[in-house]
Amino acid sequence: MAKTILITGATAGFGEAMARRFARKGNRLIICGRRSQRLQDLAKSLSDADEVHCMAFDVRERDAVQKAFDALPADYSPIDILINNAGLALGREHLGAGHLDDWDTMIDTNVKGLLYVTRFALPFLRKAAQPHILNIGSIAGTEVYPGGNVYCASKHAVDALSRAMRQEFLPEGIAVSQIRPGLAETEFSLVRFKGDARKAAQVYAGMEALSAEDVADAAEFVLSRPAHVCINDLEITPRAQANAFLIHRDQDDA
Ligand code: NDP
Ligand code: 8X3
Repeated sequence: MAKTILITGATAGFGEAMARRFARKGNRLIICGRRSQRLQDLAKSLSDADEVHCMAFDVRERDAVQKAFDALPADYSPIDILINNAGLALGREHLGAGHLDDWDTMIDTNVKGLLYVTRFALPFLRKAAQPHILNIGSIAGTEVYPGGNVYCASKHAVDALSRAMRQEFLPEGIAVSQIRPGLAETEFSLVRFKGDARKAAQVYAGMEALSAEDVADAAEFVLSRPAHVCINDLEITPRAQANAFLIHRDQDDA
């Protein structure tokens, strides 16, 4: 049966791939991101979806998040599935050389943004028969690596919040899952290196990274289990990656 699925960060990468995949299954989608034109273009291309509603807001702006939910058309309630995917890394500097604005942006987006969206989505999730929250964490949420410091801390917070949500929402029957991907080739590194395409390409040199489709595939698996089953935590890496810092690269291409 068609479900109503809200996806944050749907304008690129994993979020866009998940929107395309869940649209193909005939679901009703609420797609979110800051880049409004990208949302509109994506919505137009999701012809298989039952219906698509665009919500353009910055997850860091609490009032904007609340307004977007206040304006949600009645057809989109209840929300069966919330996918907290919006997020970013900025920089690879060690702490001593880190940019304080970057730290604020990562913490405000990855931690506080996820909290705001979850809090305002809850009343709509509570009306669903089998509500499910899927948080996109990272292997950086259980490991750290030099230069990862604040990004890793923000994803450790996503891990902690996923576990806290699973405990606290248990009596209400809200399932909570987390997917923790390793290296995946999306706009992520271009954002991290502030538009430096050469540095971004180096991240994936000499190895086959995950694609956004691979992560969407994992999300579909997690969200399509029988109702009594919850995949709590799913770590997915490329075959060439053992952990956050051990990556096997083909030396000819690296
Ligand atoms: P992309 O850069 O391709 O996509 C990020 C998405 O997040 C965009 O749609 C962007 O939309 C949205 N976003 C960023 N900041 C905000 C904001 N302040 N308000 C609203 N939306 C925002 O990256 P990925 O698809 O790779 O990343 C998705 C998630 O997966 C992130 O949480 C990331 O940390 C995580 N992740 C990524 C990995 C990777 O290697 N790629 C590995 C593990 C986890 P817009 O700019 O339009 O607002
Ligand atoms: C993104 C994966 O290894 O770049 O979350 O931190 S990593």
